[in-house]
Amino acid sequence: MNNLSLYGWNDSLFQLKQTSQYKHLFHGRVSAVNKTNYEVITEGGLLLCELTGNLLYGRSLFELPCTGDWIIFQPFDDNKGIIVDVLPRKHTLFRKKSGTISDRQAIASHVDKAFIVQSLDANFSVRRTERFMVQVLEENIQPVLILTKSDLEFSRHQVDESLKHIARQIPIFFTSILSPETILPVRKFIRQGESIVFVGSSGVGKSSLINVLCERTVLPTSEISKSSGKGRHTSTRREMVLMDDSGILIDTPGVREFGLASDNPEALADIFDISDFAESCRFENCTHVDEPGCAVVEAVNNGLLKFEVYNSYLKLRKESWYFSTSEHEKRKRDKYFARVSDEAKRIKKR
Ligand SMILES: Nc1nc2c(ncn2[C@@H]2O[C@H](COP(=O)(O)OP(=O)(O)O)[C@@H](O)[C@H]2O)c(=O)[nH]1
Ligand SMILES: [Mg+2]
Ligand SMILES: [Zn+2]
Repeated sequence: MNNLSLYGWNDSLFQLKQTSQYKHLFHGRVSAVNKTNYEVITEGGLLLCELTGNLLYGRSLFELPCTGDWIIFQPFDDNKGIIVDVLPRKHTLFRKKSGTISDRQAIASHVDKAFIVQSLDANFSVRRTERFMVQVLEENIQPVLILTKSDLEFSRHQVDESLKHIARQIPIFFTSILSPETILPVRKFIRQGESIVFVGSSGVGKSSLINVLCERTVLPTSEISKSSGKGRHTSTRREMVLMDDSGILIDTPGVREFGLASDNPEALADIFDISDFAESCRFENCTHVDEPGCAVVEAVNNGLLKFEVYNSYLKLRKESWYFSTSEHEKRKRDKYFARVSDEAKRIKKR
């Protein structure tokens, strides 16, 4: 028997369930997504579930259940079920589906914090942190930077220096699975009932960190390959685990790079900490590229704003603009086609 409140079930989710036509059926939380079915944690235990045809064919791909989703199901047999509805999502981490212009892919839903995990070797990249941050903040999820393998050699000064411009919006932890005192602050930072998604490249130590946080081996980790010194791929699917009297941890398979699925290019100035400069620009709608009296460009010229940071800001803003415009175009187009087909039906009826 599972107590679903340990998995984050609460009053506001209960209220959401009441809006479903299936509110009289059971609910559960998706703990892993497999190729042809879903693992769902329910009061009665773990079920393997499939989708009804209505859900499968009536929705966009990104609306299909992802790890963390709360769903309503109809049980059958001993340990199987059919998912009949997905509760409205909140705080969902998306990425741009690779190979598309503006298709979203849901990675995890109903998450409170996103641990952006990087190891303090060649994997450490401020640019990648910024990219994850933009995506995470898009859905009001709290970003947290976890720098792992702090037992390796690295320059703390250089790392701190390179993160200065985002340090105001993101808590940063240095961890090593070899020293418990570096894990304790992270453990304390996780509140009971809170859902946390771990993102980052394969081999940076996500699963190892989850294991030490849980104080037992709940996930497999990769052995360091003797020839390359690198960890091998292990996680092939997302997994949800519980920390005793604490949070719900969601591991994801390694995601190295992340196409932005961001609809809010305007929010970027805050993330990059350049809003203070932007306030003194001559034009209110300044794009901070080539306008006269642009205080952001001036800050770059004066060395108050690092060129790499400015450059990264422009790049992500462009990507976000591109994604959101294409998405709006797509919606407009869908509406247009719906209208055309309604019109066609009317003509046929006459
Ligand atoms: N030196 C060191 N190695 C670590 C640390 N955390 C994880 N590793 C190693 O990094 C490799 C990859 O770890 P894993 O947890 O599987 O990474 P994941 O792919 O992000 O889940 C494994 O060989 C771990 O033993 C750490 O804090 N210090
Ligand atoms: Mg892993
Ligand atoms: Zn400007």
